[in-house]
Amino acid sequence: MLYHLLYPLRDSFGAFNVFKYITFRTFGATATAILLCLAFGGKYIRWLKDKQIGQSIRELGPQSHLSKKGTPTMGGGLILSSIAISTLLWAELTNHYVWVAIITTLGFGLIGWMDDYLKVIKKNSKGLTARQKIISQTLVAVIAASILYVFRDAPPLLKFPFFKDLSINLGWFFIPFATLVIVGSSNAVNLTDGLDGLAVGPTITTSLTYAILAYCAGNFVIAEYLQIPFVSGAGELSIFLASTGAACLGFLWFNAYPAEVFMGDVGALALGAALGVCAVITKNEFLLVLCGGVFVVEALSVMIQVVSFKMTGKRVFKMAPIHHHFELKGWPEPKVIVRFWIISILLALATLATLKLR
Ligand code: 57M
Repeated sequence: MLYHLLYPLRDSFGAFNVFKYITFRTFGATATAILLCLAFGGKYIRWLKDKQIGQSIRELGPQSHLSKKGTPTMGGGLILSSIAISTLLWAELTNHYVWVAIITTLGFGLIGWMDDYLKVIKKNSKGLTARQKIISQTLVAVIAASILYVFRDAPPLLKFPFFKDLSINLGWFFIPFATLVIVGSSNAVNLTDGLDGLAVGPTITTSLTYAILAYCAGNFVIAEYLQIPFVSGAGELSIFLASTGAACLGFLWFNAYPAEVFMGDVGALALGAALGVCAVITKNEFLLVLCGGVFVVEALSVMIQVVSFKMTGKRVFKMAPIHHHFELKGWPEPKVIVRFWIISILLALATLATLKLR
């Protein structure tokens, strides 16, 4: 919005010329999102407490979690509001990628909100059924993928990291493929969100890494130099992605161990979808497996556990997702969290290193 209001006045106020630059607006969005979360976090948590929006804890899990009973949840509302406000304030709003990213994120947030609402407010412990969840997630993702397919500037190519000349034209198959990436990413982040700050840490590293990837993909000169796919207009997504990373950083202030608030499905499902849709737009779907490796391992641990238990009656992990395995092995919760953060920082650096390995 600021771009549309202030950039046209650059002839009268020369300083407004800076609104042309994505880098300047990205820093503005980062500061806005983090300040919004820090400024309103405390009030929002008090409001959740007043409304008695507290988490119930499963008796079956690690016993240390029982003391978390009643921790306010649905903190994702704060994250999503900060992302939406800062993106709308700083991004170029004629850019359809920005709208697809915002609408997908808020759409998944709405699904998560309904689940949380049923579980926490209506005290219906099951919330949405797995079937209802997956159908609604698929629906939102198909809409997003179809918009991207219809309004594409170039053939829907699937690109592979490390192989600059290798690409597959997906044609209409782009829609199911993009849907799979978005829904898969959403659920993987949701599975990771089981310890204080565990999901939010890798979300920060992944979204900030993708902010850089989006900037590079949207800049013809840099994309040519790095031999990565040029996606006209994708640079504006760095504003959305930096807002996402910054909002999560602000939220981490309150979600850090011992957490004053949990993000709830409203946050976890939305953040995963945000990363997925940005990976699709910037044509970096495979790199998400590397950059979001923590999410991938968490999701794989559940799959392995379920398949193994069904086929052999034996568990591979003490409990899945894998963070519970380490907890039950006796690692204190903060140790599991910080070690997973360290891994996600290393994966982010490895992802950026791939830019020169093509
Ligand atoms: C969400 N949600 C947390 C909070 C958060 C198929 C199966 C593996 C599914 C999985 C599952 O339900 N995962 C999805 C995990 C829950 O947190 C809430 O949920 C939101 C995210 N959706 O924002 O609102 C609990 O996680 C803890 N937590 C924190 N700090 C945070 O910042 O400590 C969350 C955020 C909170 C709190 O304790 O209550 C969750 O874990 O429920 N199911 C599981 O993860 C279960 N695993 C399991 O059953 N494994 C089996 C099979 C099925 C693979 C096995 O290994 O044999 C475990 N979950 C829990 N206890 N809590 C079982 C034991």
